[in-house]
Amino acid sequence: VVSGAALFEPLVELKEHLNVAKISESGKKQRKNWALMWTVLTSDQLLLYKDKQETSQKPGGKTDVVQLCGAVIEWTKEKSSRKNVFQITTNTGSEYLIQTDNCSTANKWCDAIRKTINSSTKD
Ligand code: I3S
Repeated sequence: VVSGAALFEPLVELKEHLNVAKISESGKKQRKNWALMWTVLTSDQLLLYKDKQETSQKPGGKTDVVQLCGAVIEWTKEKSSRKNVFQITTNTGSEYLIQTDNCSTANKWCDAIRKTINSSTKD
């Protein structure tokens, strides 16, 4: 028997602490401010939480939701002096930089997000 609540749980592909800086909101440039976020990749969204505890279902727990349908992802060396930085641009013109010092972790996330963008965009 599958409980009703379970049916609405998003499918989580990956979750980890990553450095995130939102640099634009709806096309408007924002001051870069890196923060360590608990980052959760679902089948069509990237959920950014200030801390791990906020993954619980309590209302208002989500800090930011990045819609991946129609988004663009690319590695960038120009937007930060940090290593392993990739950028996600949403179809509403918000831009996020995501970074981690571990190269294979960064590759794993970039590949997984790219796959999610491709699959959620063709639906
Ligand atoms: O692109 P920027 O402006 O060089 O990014 C740096 C700033 O966000 C800086 O904060 P202040 O604007 O308060 O100085 C951060 O501390 C730096 O980490 C940013 O550069 P990196 O290269 O780390 O993304």
